[in-house]
Amino acid sequence: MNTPLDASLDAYWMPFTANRQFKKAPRLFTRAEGMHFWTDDGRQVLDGVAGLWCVNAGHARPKIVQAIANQSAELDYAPPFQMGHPKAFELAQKVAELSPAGLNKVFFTNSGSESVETALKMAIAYHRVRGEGQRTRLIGRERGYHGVNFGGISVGGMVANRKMFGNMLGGVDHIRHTHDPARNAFSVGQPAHGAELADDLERLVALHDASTIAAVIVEPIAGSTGVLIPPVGYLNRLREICDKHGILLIFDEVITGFGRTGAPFAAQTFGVTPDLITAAKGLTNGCVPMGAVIARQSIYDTFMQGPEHLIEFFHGYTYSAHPLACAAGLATLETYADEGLLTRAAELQGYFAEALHSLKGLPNVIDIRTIGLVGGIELSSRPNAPTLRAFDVFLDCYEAGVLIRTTGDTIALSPPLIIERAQIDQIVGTLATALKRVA
Ligand code: PXG
Ligand code: PLP
Repeated sequence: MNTPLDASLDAYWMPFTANRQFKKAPRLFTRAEGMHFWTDDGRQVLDGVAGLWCVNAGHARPKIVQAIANQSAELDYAPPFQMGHPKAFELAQKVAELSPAGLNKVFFTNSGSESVETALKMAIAYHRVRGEGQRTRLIGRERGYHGVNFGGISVGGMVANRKMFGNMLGGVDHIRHTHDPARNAFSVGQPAHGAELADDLERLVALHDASTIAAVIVEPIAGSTGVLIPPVGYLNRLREICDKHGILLIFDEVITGFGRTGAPFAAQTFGVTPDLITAAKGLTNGCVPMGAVIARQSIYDTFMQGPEHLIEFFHGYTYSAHPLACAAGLATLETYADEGLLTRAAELQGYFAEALHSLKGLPNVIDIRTIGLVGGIELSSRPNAPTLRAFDVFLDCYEAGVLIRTTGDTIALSPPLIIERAQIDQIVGTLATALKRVA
C-alpha cells in the first residue's frame, strides 16, 4: 500500500526544514501503523516522537480511521458561523469533561498557532468587556514557543523564530526562562531549583503596572526549546502573582495536553489551574488538524452580555469545528478512554526515566530531563557548529530505524502513549549506539 513518489521535489517549499539539504537526500514516509512508520524504501521506523508530539494513541487507529471515513460521507462540511452540527457540541462537552475544574467552554481552531492567537485575543477582549480596556499588554517567557503566527512569535521567546519578522506585536514583554543546568542538571521529574524565577513577573508588573497587563502565557513544559520542566513551586507562584494583579494565566498545552504527562492536561499533573488552556495535536491524534482554547466559565460569562442578537466575540475560522476534525476528536477521546492512555504516562514514567537517564556519561551528554513520557537529552554543541551534533544523532537513529526529534543540540523524545517497555529499550539502545558513534 506504499504510494511511491511520482514528482520532482522542486515545487514543495517545506516548513521548518533545510530544503536544499533535504532534497539532496530526502527522507519520505509512505505508511504508518501503531508505533511505526514505513519509509518509501520499505524500512520500518519506530516513532519516538508521536509524529510531532501529536499521535498520542499511535498511528492509524481503527476507530479514528473509521470515524473520519464515515463523517466525510455523512456531513463533509458545515459552516461554523451562525450554524452548528452535533459533533461540535459533543466534542466540546467531552473536552470540557477532561479539563481542570472551572474550565468548561471550548472554542475550536485548526492548529496550536491558531489556538494561541485566539487565546491572546480572548484575553484582551475579556478585559475590555469588563471595562478594563487598557489591559492590552501580553507577557510571554524567554525560550517559549507559541506557534508561528504574529501573536505567537511576539510572546514567544525563540530568537530564530522572531528575528526575521520585523517588529511583531507591540506591548509585549517576557519573563525569564527556567532552564538552569548549573543547579538542576539530570533531574528526574520537576527540578528542585527555580521557583523564585516566577517572581520575575513582579519585575514586569513594577515596570509596566498591572493595570496594563492582560495575560501571561507559558507552556507548563516548554517542548520545542528542549523540554524545560517547571521547577517545583514555579507554576504555583506564577498563579499567585497573576491572581494578585488580576492578570489572566494562559497555559499553552499544545504539547502537554492529552496525556503527555500522565493526566489529561499538565495543569492537573502540576496542580495549577490557568484561566485559559490552548490545545491542539493530541486532540485529534494528529489525524485531522484541530486546536482548541478551553476557557473558564467566568470568562465566557463575561462575554455573554448585551443584546442577545449580537455576536459576542468577533473571531473564528472557516474550519472551526470542522466535521472531520470533530469526528476524529471524538474517536480519539474514545480510544484514549478505552485504553487508559491519558494516565498511561504516569504508569510508564518511572521506566522511561530510568531508561533515558542510563544515557548519562555517554559522550557529549550534558543534561537529561524527563517527566511523564517526555524526555530531553542535551548535548554539548560542536565548537562553532551548534545543532549539527544533535542532527547527526537524528540521522544516525533514523538510519537505524528510530525517529527522534532535535531542537538545537537537544534531543526530544515524546513517544505515542501506547509505547511498550521493549520499545523504550529500543529507542534508548539506538540512541546509545548513535551517541557513541557521533563525535
Ligand atoms: N504552542 C506550543 C506549546 C507548541 O508546542 C504550537 C503552539 C503551535 O502549534 P501548530 O499546530 O500551529 O504547529 C506548538 C507546536 C518541535 C515542534 O519540534 C513543536 C511544535 C511544532 C513544530 C515542531 O518541538 N509545537
Ligand atoms: N483570507 C480571505 C480572503 C478570506 O476570505 C478568509 C476567510 O473567509 C480568510 C483569509 C481566512 O481563512 P480561514 O477562515 O480559513 O482562516
